[in-house]
Amino acid sequence: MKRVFSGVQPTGNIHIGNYLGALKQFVELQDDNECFYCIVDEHAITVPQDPKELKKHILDVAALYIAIGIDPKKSVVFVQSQVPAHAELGWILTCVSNTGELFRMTQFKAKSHGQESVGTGLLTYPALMAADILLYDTDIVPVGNDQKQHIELTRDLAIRVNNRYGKTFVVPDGRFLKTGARIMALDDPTAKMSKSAVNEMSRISLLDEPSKIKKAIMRATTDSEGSVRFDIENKPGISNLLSIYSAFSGTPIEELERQYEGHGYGDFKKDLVEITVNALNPIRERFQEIRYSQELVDSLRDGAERADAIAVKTMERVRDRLGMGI
Ligand code: AQP
Repeated sequence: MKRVFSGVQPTGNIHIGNYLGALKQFVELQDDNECFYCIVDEHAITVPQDPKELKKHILDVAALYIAIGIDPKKSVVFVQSQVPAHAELGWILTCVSNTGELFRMTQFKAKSHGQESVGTGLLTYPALMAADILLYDTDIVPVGNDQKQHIELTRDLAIRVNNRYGKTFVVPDGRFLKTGARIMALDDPTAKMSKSAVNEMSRISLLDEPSKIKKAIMRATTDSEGSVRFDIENKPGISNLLSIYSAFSGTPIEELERQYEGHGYGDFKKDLVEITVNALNPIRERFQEIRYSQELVDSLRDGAERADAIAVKTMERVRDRLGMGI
């Protein structure tokens, strides 16, 4: 069995970009692998968070994990700050990394762009992400395309430690999907769909009501050509909608292009609304059943204990290799 690790930041409502790029893979992988799915609250605080909102979002993400089909008895579902080894290994890997490679990260550049000053954690975040992954001797990391650079850094840090101190870490691989790995904003198909974008119509959250889904899709930016064709360069809006349609329905994009030949964007968008609403309805219903249940809190406590048992062992090995402690 291979080890799988991934996480989601509790920074807002999970959207279909998070789902189609990463979370859908979490469910697919859990039957044949040993999976660790984390809610990374230590990453969330790299930008200021309202404490009440953060707590709410942690439980929202946990409930959504279960609502999409993650079984907390099969997979280990837990909150990052409940396992102290994440912060400890994060510090060690911060010391192993160079400032140059951290300043090069495109996510740091994007999030710090135009700001007079940003928190140091925003810069050192990739070292903490590497720690999350390496703590569990992870083989596979299912993530969206935007995380490619961070996975590369994780691999570099693991190899660096192994070369300097002897075999310490498993070197993991990212797992990226062909369709859905980068879902773009509905109002601006040149920017990625994001939880923290100001415009609500830029995204579809997994908990959105059908009326909001319909509004966001019908208003989505397209072009004036009127033909349903995949062409990222010249038709980024309709290409993005084709990716969403294909990822939800399982129908290949070429087949969708044939199906909608001679139809306008209106017909295509109406069908996409139906496909999306039908996919999200059961998730929203299941979420309501479990969000305020004791079962949810118990699952997270159990998950943290199971994760901690492994993380503590990894830390003993790491401290020993690096000559730390007595
Ligand atoms: N637009 C996207 N398309 C495909 N995959 C995506 N992911 C994020 N956005 C897209 C993947 O979702 C997983 C969880 O992401 P995250 O919560 O760690 O944060 P993020 O990448 O920073 O996502 P957001 O939604 O843009 O959050 P904010 O606005 O808070 O920064 C990851 O696997 C990611 O690749």
